[in-house]
Amino acid sequence: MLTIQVLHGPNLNLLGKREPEIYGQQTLDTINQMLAEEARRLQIAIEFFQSNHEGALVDQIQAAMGQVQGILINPGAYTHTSVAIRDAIAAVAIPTVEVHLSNIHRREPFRHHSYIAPVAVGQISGFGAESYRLGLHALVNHLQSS
Ligand code: CA2
Repeated sequence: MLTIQVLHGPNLNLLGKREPEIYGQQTLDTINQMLAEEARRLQIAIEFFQSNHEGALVDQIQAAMGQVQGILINPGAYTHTSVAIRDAIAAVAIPTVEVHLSNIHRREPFRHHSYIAPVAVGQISGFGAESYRLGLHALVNHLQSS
C-alpha cells in the first residue's frame, strides 16, 4: 500500500483561527481529517506532520526516506526562502507535490518565487483546502502511473 507523508510548514497551525479572509475557515485538523477520508477512498496510508521550524521539516523529510512513497507539502513561508527544504526533497528523491491555500502568484511579488517548485512533481495553488485534496489525487495518480 502507498504511504503519503503530508507536511505543513510554519503558522499553518493557526488555520481557521486568524486571517480567514486569506486562508479560509477550516482548521488544520479539519484539513487533515478531509485528507484522511480521501486516503481511505484511495486505499492509501497517510501521515501528518506540522512544524514551525525549518530543521524539523528537513528532519522529517530525511526520515521519510524508505518509509513513504510520496510527499504532499505546504511549505508555508519557507516556500520562498528555504534552500534547505529544497535540498532535502532533492536528496531523498521522493516524488513531492507542493500545495498552497492561496494563489501565491496573485499575491505580493516575494511570494511568486518557490524554491520548492523545481524539485516538485508539480504545484497546486489557490484553491483553499481543496488544493490539498487536488494535490493528493495528483500525487497518487503520478505514483500509480509511474
Ligand atoms: O497559501 C499558502 O498555503 C501559503 O503557503 C501560506 C503561507 C504563506 O507564507 C505562503 O506564501 C502561502 C502562510 C501560512 C500562514 O498561515 C496562517 C494561517 C492563519 C493565520 C495566519 C497565518
